[in-house]
This record gives sequence, C-alpha cells and structure tokens, in this order.
Amino acid sequence: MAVLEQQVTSQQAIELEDKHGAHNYHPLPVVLTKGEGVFVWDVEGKKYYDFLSAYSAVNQGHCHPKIVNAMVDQAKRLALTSRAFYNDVLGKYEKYATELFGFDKILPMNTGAEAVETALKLCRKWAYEVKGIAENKAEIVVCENNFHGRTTTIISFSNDPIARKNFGPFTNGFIKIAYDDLDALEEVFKGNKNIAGFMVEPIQGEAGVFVPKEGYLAGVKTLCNKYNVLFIADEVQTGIARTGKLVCVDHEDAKPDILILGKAISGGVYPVSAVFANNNIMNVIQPGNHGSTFGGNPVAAAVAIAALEVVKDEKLAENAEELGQLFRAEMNKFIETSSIATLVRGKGLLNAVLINDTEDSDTAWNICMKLRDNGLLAKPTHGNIIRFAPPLVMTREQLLDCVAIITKTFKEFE
Ligand code: IF1
Repeated sequence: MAVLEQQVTSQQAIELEDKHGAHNYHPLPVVLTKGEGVFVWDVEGKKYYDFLSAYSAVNQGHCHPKIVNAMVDQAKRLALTSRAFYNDVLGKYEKYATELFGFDKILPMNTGAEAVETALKLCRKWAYEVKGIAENKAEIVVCENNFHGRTTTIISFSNDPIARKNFGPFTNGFIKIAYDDLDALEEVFKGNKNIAGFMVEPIQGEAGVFVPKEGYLAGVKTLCNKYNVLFIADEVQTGIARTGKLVCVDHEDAKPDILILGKAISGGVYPVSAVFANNNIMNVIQPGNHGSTFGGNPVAAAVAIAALEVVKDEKLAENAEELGQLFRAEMNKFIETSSIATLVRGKGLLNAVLINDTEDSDTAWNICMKLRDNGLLAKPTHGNIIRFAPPLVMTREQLLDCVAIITKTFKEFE
C-alpha cells in the first residue's frame, strides 16, 4: 500500500517518530490528523480545542479555506522559480505587506530564525556602511531570557543552557542586558560607541509570556533614536494580531527600525517569514549579499497575502483584544480561590497561567495531560507555566466553554 494511505493508531504514530526521528522534542502524547478553525482531531477521532496554535502560527485557525485555496491554486500554477527569475506574485505581496506594516521594503525568508539572522546581518551592514562603525566592531544588544530561534548565531546570545550546551564555538558581537529595563539599556548605549542595534521581543514568549511595563517599548524607541541604534522588534510570535494589535509594538508609539515577522504571516500553512525596514536601512543589501532558494516564492507570496487579508477581513486583532480581556477576567475570578493557579498574565490571546509548584515539578505537565483528556491542548513551559494561545477565530461562547474546561481541570489538582 502507498505509504501515505497506511492508517496508523496514535500508539503506532508515536512509535514511528520515536524510532526514526531525532529526539529533539518531547511532545504531549496526542497524534493529530485534522484541523478546522479552533479545533483539531486525533487519529482516534477525539476532538480538541487547540490552545497552542502551533506556537501562534495558526492565528487564522486551522486550514482556513481562503488561505488553503490560495496555496493550492498557486501550487498548481507555479510553486518555485528561485529568485534567479522574477515571478508575478512576489511583487504584489511586497506591495501589500509593506503598505500594511508601514515600511518601504520587505526581505522575504521562510522561517523565523532565518528572518532573525537576516535582521542581524542587515543591522551590522547598516552599522558599517551608514553609521560608520569600524569593520568587525559592531555589537548588537539583546535581552536576558530571549528566544529568537535555534541557529548557531542566535543561540550564541541565548542563556538557555539546554539550547546552548556543546554547540559552541559561538558568534561574537552580542551584549545581553536585563529585559524591561530602560536604565540598563541607556547605560549600555552610553558607554559603547559600537552599538548597532537592540533586538527585543515585545513580549517574551518562551520566557513565560513576560509583558514589559507600559512605556517600555516607546522608551526603547526613544533611546534607540537618541543613540542612533537600530530598534529591531522580533514579532515572530507576538505579531499578526496575536496580542490584540496587528503587531504588538502598535500598543505604544514604538515603531521599530526593523520588524521581524514569521509564523502567522502565513496562517501556519506554509513557512513564511519577513524582515521589514525603510530604504535608508534596507538599501545596504545588494545582490549577492543575502538570499534563500525558497524565500519569496510564489506559493509563499500568495499564502501570505491571503493570510493577511483574513486577519483584516475577520477583525482578528479586535477579537484577540476582546477575548483576551475576557480570558484574563475569568481566570482571575478563578484564581482568587484557587490553590493551584496563582497568576494569569498576557496581552490579547497570548496568555500564561502560573502553576503553584516549582520549575522542576511535573505538575504543569500533568495538568496539560488532564486538559488533553478533557478536550483542550496546551503545553507547559519552564515546568510551572502553561501557555494559553488559541487561534484568534475563536468565538466568545467557545472561549467561555474553554475557561470551563480549564477551571474544571485545575480543580482536579487542588
Ligand atoms: C521551537 C518558544 C514559541 C520566536 C521568536 C523567532 C523564533 C521564534 C520570538 C524562531 C520561535 C518557537 C519555535 C518553537 C517553539 C517556539 C516558541 F516556545 F520557543 F518560545 F513560539 F513560544 N523569534 N518560537 O518565538 O522561529 O525559526 O521556529 O520559525 O520548537 O523551537 P522559527
């Protein structure tokens, strides 16, 4: 029988991955086969609410027909040319996306990590050719507990020992400071003439959904302007309506010099990422400096246009804002009398609940297993935090249904 046509049980699918795949993940034991909107189904036919959204890639909901149709139509016509030739979709996408996000230019890539790498290269080149820093002296400031991806350069400035151990030697030229600390930022800017950029997540996702103090991002922008340093916002996770605005920096007067998007720019159906900047920055990139076989391919371009149109047509940012407030209000009511959940934090529909146990406990994992049994999929981070990030196409009724599942499950652990 053709390989794709073979039916597998959950148990068999897990065994196949375990035996033949590298062990670089520890998934929750659930084997999914179908998705639609806010729901996914496992191979035994059980239905779940998805509260991870593929780490905020599936903001538009699973298998959104408009996005899938755009992908299928384009794939049937022309899938890939490489950038050695022009194609008739990329330019349309570039115009649409740059107007939507308010930048002169876009540089299309595929994954979040690639877009971060692109932004770092762009920043360094700008530093040498525009700012006038001496060659090989540029430094880029980043934050403690950042997560920007998994390439060698990006893990060079991670402080997660598990992500770094035995992957050295690392890339130089990065300075780490505390997150959400404008004094620390100005301190480092003041004392060093070689700083090219400051890269930051508007909300730290992997660190456990840390929302900075109000005014932090606007303050970052002011300081970056003052010291002629590029403000680089990594919105791979926070972007595309997730936090209640099209991009998270829109919550404040904090437009970055370089904007990095990934994940939901495609609605999760295809790997698409992008770096945005104005001409004074982007024009330092010339033919041969940077590229990618797949970046900006016609399928990616068609998918991204459709995915961004869905965000606007279905008012997903507004929905994320409204449902996010409802989620936190409902969870706060529950937490008042709960001994297991101690705090809910987040913005829009990017939220986390703190579990009353230590980081090395397995309580959050056990809660996620029970949530699974009760029909809702979420994943713990740092042992005692559970991230709640459903697709943004959720309705009010569905969200309240989910709050009921979550609180009922938590009560089983009191
Ligand atoms: C994994 C977390 C989320 C990101 C930011 C760049 C990237 C990411 C701010 C790289 C990716 C992912 C990757 C995923 C887990 C996940 C994640 F738990 F690590 F923090 F989303 F919550 N910048 N984040 O969050 O994008 O190259 O993966 O496309 O399994 O590594 P990528």
